Amino acid sequence: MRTIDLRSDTVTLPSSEMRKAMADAELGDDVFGEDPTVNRLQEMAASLLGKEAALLVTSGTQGNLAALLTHCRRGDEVIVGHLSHTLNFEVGGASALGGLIMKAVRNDANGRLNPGEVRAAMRPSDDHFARTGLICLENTHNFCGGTVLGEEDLAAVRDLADDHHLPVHIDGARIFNAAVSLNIPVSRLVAFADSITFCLSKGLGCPVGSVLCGSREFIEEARRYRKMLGGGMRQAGILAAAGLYALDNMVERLAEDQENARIAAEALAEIPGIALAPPPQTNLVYFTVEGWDLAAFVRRLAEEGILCFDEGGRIRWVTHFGIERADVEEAVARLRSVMAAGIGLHRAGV
Ligand code: TLP
Repeated sequence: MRTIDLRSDTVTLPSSEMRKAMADAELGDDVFGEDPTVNRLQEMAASLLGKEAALLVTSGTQGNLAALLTHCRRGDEVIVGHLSHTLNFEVGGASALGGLIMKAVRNDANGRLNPGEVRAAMRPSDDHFARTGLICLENTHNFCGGTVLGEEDLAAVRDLADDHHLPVHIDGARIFNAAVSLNIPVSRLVAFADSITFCLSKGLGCPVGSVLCGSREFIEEARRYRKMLGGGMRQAGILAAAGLYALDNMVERLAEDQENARIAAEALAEIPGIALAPPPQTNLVYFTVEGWDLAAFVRRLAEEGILCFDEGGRIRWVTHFGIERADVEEAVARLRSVMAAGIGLHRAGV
């Protein structure tokens, strides 16, 4: 039985063409700024995203943390969505290592922040208060369902930030999914932010790596924080070559993942007891399963060769490179038979 791994787009393996590009990469010591392949990736990422400069980092977590440390001083407050990855899934690094205070503002169902609530979260200048140092957004928004922030959503926060002279950072782990979904150049979405992290190691299919983009001055400073965080990587051109290959060859195909997510969602929605939570906008499909203990349900699916996670009272299926339409249809068929056979066996609380 073929295992269908829908846990995350982080499980993607590099294609043979990507591996070849990695094997052939011209290398140097990137801590000395001498790896030509890293330099090429950084230039390409910066120009694609419409920023002055870029920095290859080990992970999305490291990119976001380096960004927060660069924008803020110890003791500053960072305004961040209450369901954001940075707040909830990045080990509290900004507070533990940076002395930053994470100030949560409600994400709406689409992952947006309400400008009025962001405004209310900002601190007036007063000796009693921490300084507000940064506003963070997430696009696509993972926990809200892979939802897309469009230009209007981003512009509203940008205007507010400008009024209060605050920088904006986007956790754009899946920003290319947002751009493909909206069918606009990624640079248009990034134009509203001072800095952005995007991941090479998710839907773009690279084995390792993320890229932080911003102004030249910002990236120079972030480079110091990357070193402090242990992210100076020497002959990192091996990884950058995968990134260059991905930016050339793996962006447009994200539309296939999004189409497969839509196909999965439509089929799942027809199964009694399943409700989409919410309908997918990109490559993440979240759904609830009525009457089941979700941990038991995930275990039963794993026995049937379907790997996925339960997250926040929902199941998440992620489509990605290596998952074809037939896999998605097969996954739905196996789920359907688990539900049909298991009625009453694994009910919640039984
Ligand atoms: N997300 C992973 C898990 O950590 C949940 C996943 O499987 O979705 N921002 C966002 C929006 C993310 O979804 C992730 C990873 C990150 C940042 C962190 O990236 P990495 O894993 O490279 O540190």
